[in-house]
Amino acid sequence: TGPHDAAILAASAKHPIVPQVYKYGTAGFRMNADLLDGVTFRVGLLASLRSRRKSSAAIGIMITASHNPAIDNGVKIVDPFGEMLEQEWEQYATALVNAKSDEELVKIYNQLAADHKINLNAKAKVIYGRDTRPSGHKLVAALVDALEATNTPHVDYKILTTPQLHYLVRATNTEGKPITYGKVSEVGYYEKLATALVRTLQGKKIQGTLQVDCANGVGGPKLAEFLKHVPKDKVGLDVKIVNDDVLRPEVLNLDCGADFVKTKQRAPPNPQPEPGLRCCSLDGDADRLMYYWTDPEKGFVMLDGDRISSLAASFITELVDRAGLRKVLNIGVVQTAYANGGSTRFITGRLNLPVICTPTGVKHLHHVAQQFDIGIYFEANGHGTVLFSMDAVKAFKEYPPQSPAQKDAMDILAALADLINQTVGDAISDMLLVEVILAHKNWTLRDWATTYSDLPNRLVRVEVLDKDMFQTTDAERRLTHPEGAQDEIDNAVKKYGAARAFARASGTENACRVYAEAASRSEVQELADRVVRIIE
Ligand code: 16G
Ligand code: ZN
Repeated sequence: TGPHDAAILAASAKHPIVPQVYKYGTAGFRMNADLLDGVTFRVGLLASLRSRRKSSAAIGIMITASHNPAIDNGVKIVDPFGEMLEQEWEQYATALVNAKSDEELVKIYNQLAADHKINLNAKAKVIYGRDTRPSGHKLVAALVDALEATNTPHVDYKILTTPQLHYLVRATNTEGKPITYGKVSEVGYYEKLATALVRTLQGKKIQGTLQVDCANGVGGPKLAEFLKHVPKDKVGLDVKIVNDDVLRPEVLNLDCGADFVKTKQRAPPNPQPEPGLRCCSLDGDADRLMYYWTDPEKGFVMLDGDRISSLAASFITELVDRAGLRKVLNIGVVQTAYANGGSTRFITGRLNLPVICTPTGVKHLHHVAQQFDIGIYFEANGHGTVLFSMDAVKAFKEYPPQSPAQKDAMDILAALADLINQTVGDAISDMLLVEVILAHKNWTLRDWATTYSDLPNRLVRVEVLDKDMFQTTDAERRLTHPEGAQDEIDNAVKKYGAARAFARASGTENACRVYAEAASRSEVQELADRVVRIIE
């Protein structure tokens, strides 16, 4: 027994769980919002335990279902440094949420406290935010009941982008420390980005108009708010916000947003694409970013996460070279199996940087990127960021420059470390990064797109009876089960030039995904079809 038993029992009775098997997945718990009341309550219990386990540091909870339809919602936990919940703890979330009764729930809660030597009377803190989904309200109420029952002080940041919540967690936990992350407020986030934007540009101006499709989600109002903090006369940044209707929940992510653009490989139909206009799309919680334009000759051209990654990698390497720090700092790029082979070849061959491949899911990429002084990671779907180690930031500020050019490069690098959200991929911050690089290089999207060519590729979603049958190794690039399947895939791949293919179980849907790449469109089509037939 423990100090919160009675309170948890009473509160839990108000937030029953709908019986089924739940799993804390790549993006926490995500499903139809009607199933989430009890789930969110139980996640609240875990967050309080996590805070007490982490010496009373603030833990974050984000309520969002990102690019999913409006009827879905989700809940995930953010660790003290603004990163995703430590993997080992995912199973505890799963255990609490699957508890069969309120009594069993209390038992597991107390058991976790005992196993991890958590003092349930210690101080704790949880902060949380939600996207614009109407169901968010009710889920926050469930969360608050859990925090009250466990005597956990909490702060409601109301509507936020996912990366803003990550920022606030890190800012909260570094407040008053020798190295702070920023002011502990939403305005603090805007001020930090706006100041860094001016510094990175060093007097250059962002040219032309940028049209930003906000998926009718939280990114719309937040980007508008951010722009109020930007000295337009100094930096340019003429932004036209579209698809920012957050009053009609049913239009969230509907025929717009970064996921639409990436999966449909076309521009959102509304507003009608304007030839030549520089465009980008955010997703429903503003942590993914896609750039594109409609070319009068070639039609739709997309610049996805791989492109952002290679652009950032090339710019940052140039700066590090100019700053004379290449020998001092190690730079690396992290991708997943979905990264286009063209980008991997460009990064390793032309930029001479190491590329590491990890399984899908930001937590995997983030973790590996931390091994470098400058770790650049992006998923092809547009989620990613650049991580700078303490040594790197120190070098930018303290390494004695030998020339004014060297000093400029170091100043830009130092400013980039502030412009780029170090906690998680952030569409608004990444968008500013891209705009800054294009301004420095005086590039259009077409210039950017011609740095290398993508291999023709196809991504297919395959309905299967039991997706868990499909087990992978080698960063999801090879199947270990079902037996023999990988050999068949290998045989199919051998028939084509410069080809590659893999199949993996989705972490967010009950389906398998097949990805294929080959030298030509017709070949990749054939190869993908063959692999789909193997999987079916
Ligand atoms: C989640 C992941 C995303 C990943 C996607 C893959 C986070 C924050 N999000 O949305 O990174 O690309 O799942 O989905 O980690 P899949 O497993 O269904 O292909
Ligand atoms: Zn998202």
